[in-house]
Amino acid sequence: MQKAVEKIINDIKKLKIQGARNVAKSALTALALQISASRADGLNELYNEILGVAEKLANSRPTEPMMRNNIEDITRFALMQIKMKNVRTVGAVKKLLVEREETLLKKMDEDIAKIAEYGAKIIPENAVVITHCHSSSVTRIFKKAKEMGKNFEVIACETRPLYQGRITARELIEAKIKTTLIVDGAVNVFMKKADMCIVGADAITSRGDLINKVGTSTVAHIARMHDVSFYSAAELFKYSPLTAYGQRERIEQRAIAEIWDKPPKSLTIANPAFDATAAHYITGYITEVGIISAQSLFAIATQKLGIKIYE
Ligand code: RUB
Repeated sequence: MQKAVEKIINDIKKLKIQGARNVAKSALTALALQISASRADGLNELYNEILGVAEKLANSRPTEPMMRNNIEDITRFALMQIKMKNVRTVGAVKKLLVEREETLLKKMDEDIAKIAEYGAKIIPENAVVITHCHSSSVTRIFKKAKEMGKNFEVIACETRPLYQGRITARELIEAKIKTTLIVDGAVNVFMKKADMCIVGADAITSRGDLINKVGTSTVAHIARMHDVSFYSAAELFKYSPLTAYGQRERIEQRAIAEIWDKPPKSLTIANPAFDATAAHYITGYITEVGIISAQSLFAIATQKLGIKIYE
């Protein structure tokens, strides 16, 4: 494996690259790097090399369907080219695959711009908006709303144990958006004066449930208690097709040292990275095709991903 590819995999594991979109983008970049540098002298060898790297990337963070869907697109595309014998040389297939990677990255940029637009429009004037963790989709929405001249403020939960809320807070104040950082436990106090919540998404299941940074479901429950609307900003590529077959989205369990580096020996520490928010807590998903209900996401996402159900 290429050194640069190994580095990307390690950076994803260590969260130096974080957030579903950034992870998916980096995984595509890694695949393209490996493909460009491949010394395979036959098409089967090239395909196996791609599959090997694809598997390592997909396992670098288990709860990331957006990465998996993108990787799968490339591997399926590779198989199609090779098996249909459209192109016969390794060089020609490599070129097509790198072009495919560029197309997917470009599409991601186009989709996020649409999400930003749809999301920004629903932020009411003078709103107080709560967010959790760091989602590049959510910060894009806030920046777009600012650009539209809207007056609003953001309450960002700090997001223990790795404090991604600080990344959000820094990014927003740099964009001159009024922001208050709070400890996760203070979310109920601030929900009382909130108008809406917008969080990101790592995975969306066939039932429309949202898997996002641990603590998201707490925010959603508290939002419901106060009758505050709760949105998730997500590209349709965050839908997890595995859940259509009854498989549960695997929740990544992270190192206990993230919580306490030298804990007492007999203490059990659990550190799930994500949690699930049931569909009925979600007012809507802000996607590239507009704001859609959690219940209709399955139909729309499967259409977009071109998923066929086989018997
Ligand atoms: C990040 C997180 C984000 C989603 C969406 O968790 O839960 O809300 O990934 O982000 P972590 P984006 O820091 O563990 O990766 O909108 O950028 O895809």
